[in-house]
Amino acid sequence: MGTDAARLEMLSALARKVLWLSSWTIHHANHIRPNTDGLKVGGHQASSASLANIMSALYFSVLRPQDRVAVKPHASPVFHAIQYLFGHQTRDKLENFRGYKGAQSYPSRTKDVDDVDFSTGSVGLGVAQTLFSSLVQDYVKAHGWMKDRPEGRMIALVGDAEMDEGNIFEALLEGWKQSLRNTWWVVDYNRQSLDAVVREGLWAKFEAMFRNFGWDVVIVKYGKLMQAAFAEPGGEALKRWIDNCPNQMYAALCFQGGAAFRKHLQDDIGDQGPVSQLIDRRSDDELLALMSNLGGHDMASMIEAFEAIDHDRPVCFIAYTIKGVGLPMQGHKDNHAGLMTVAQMEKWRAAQNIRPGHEWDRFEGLAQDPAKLEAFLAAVPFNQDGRRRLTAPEIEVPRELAFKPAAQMSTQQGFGLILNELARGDTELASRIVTTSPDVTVSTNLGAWVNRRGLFAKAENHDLFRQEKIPSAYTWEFSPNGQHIELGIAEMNLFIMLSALGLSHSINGERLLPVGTLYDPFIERGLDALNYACYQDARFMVAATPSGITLAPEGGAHQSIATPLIGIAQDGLASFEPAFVDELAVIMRWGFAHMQRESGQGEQGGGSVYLRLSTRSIEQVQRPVNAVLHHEITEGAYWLRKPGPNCDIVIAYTGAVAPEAIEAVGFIGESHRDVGLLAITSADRLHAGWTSARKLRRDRRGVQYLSHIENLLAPLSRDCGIVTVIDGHPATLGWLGSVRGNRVEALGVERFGQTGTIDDLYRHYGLDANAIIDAAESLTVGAPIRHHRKLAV
Ligand SMILES: Cc1ncc(C[n+]2csc(CCOP(=O)(O)OP(=O)(O)O)c2C)c(N)n1
Ligand SMILES: [Mg+2]
Repeated sequence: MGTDAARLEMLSALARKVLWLSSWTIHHANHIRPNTDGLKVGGHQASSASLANIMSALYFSVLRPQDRVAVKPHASPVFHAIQYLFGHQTRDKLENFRGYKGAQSYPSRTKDVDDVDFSTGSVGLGVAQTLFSSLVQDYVKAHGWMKDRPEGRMIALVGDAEMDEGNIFEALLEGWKQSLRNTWWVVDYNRQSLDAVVREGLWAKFEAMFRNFGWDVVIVKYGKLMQAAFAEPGGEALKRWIDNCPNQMYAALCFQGGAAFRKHLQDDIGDQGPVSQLIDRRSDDELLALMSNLGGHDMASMIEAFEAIDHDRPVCFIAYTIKGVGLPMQGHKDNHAGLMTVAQMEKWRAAQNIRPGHEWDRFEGLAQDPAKLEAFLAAVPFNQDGRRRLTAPEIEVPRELAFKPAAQMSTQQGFGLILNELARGDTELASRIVTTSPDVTVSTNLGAWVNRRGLFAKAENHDLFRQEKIPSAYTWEFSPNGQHIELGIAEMNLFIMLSALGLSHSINGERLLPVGTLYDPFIERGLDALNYACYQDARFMVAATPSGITLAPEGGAHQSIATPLIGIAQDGLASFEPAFVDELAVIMRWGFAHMQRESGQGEQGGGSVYLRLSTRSIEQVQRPVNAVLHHEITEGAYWLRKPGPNCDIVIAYTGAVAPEAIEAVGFIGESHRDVGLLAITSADRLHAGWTSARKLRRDRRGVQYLSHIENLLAPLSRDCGIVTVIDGHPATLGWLGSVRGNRVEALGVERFGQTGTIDDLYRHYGLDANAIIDAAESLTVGAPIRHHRKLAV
């Protein structure tokens, strides 16, 4: 693609239009749309202006349909404006920017209509998403699934202060380990963050760091006007002055304008000779235009920089920009939340020949022939393949997932056994599973799967220990066919990797079924990335194990308390905590189907799956899993012991505390014959089912529909007490009392852990059979229940 003058002129005109439309969108939301209460836009106008030119260069010229982009969150109006020019965004949604059902404040895959590739919002995550998406593309290609589709470049538009986010550095290191390709990060180097002007010389740190990780670095600092001025007599001195000018001063002068620049330049480098003449030849406006002509704001410079890349190595572009460029707030250190006044907007509108009432007209005020602009937009390479959301057919899930049974097992062990069986078989499901783990592959029981299916790497790499005949239970053979991606310890990387793998059907048109493992407490370490992955509707299964105080001797640093509540609260994630391995097999089967189901409203839609597992080996129940039980396990609960007609106490448990619950019921049963034992496999699904049933009944009066938990508890009288018990925060199950108005004693863990045996800790935290019996006693009348041994102190 040439950079001839006519083309550049067209692109520059479109970039100006993008700046106008994005600013007008923000202005409209603040000053024109009625009832903007609470919707005041902060942090958009100046940030957007900074990127308008760079994004125009990319979208109108450089990008190809296969390329994918993560847009800096606050440049969302720029993205929407570009899509509006393409005809993919409606005026209605722009007029309603940040309003109910309007264009989103931050680009959203799930909520916006204009083909957002990757959601952004929490800074740093979209950036890393592009890196992992590139690795996923490599995975798809290595497995022979790219067919004839060309490789896309994964591109992030990054704020310079966004680079402070640690997850970006974690991703960089991982990318280096995995021989990253096809990734461009374009840093909007406006030297401003939200609060402040950034440190001097930051670019040099960026440059050294990126080069250190094997990236190319392209610094786009001067626009063509500047370059031409530098070639004039005295230009060298001007260039030196620009290079030496502190960030704060440059920003302040950009805000103050041409006259201020003139004064400073004359005072600092005026020589009554060529330098002074260079400055004097320009009016104030021309001088400001020159000094604002940093590389990022110069169409020709950006196009040149992008088009010069003729390889697939990762590239970091550091493009110099001015925050708020072209707007009255440009360069001001407080401009992050800055808005233009009505008067300022009026002036700017008139200066651009935009007639009142024609602010939304796509080509209003541009000198170019509208037909030519239209033809130009229609021919933009990025747009040639139509809509960008791809789809992939569902992978069939067998009716049952098998495993080798044993009398005593933990759910973690069961997880390994189920995957081992899948690995042994040759189902399509197994071929589409990709496992990944942040250095806890073996300790989360993925070893057997990895032994059979191998590790993924673009190049073969044999297990040297094996070649040297050193005995080991694990074979670590890397190959392009491998199905396990071994990550470094960073949990943020795990979740962003799952996010990238879990969007493969939509990005690559090839479905992957990612399964990630980590220790349950470290979910909190990657929580924002987990939330991010769910927000953009990536589909994955995460097995978090070990969990809770069943990890007894490890102590408080490794025991999780809050994760069951995360499981309930996290949207897009169905959370399970089975006790027995036959339940886990049912849940995983359901999970692989759920991961492929279309997203939809409430309970019907698909999503991701969280399995909270344990290393505690417990006696397994021997039973056939019939269709009813199968259904109940996935709905979240079943009666392990049905309550009798005179039931006055129910024990409801989740997960690894099953033996204590069963034991307690045995003792309570001696004096209360009708006691019920409720096995809860998913507090999350039960709760979600209950709230959506209530909503349905409210919304459609007369509908009799009861949720699963309401049906299960229906036979209980109001006087029946419920003791809930979980190796996690008691609030996870405490709500059960509200379903039908039963009194509840909720047992669980609320304080940081101790080291000890499981028995010690269950006694200490009150999760043992005696504690359950005590709680039951407090809820019932009648004779005390016999305790099986004296409570230890
Ligand atoms: C994780 C996270 N923390 C804080 C914020 C709030 N925030 C939004 S933008 C921003 C600073 C952005 O500076 P920069 O990346 O340089 O972009 P610019 O404003 O210059 O466009 C902050 C702190 C956020 N969106 N995400
Ligand atoms: Mg910045």
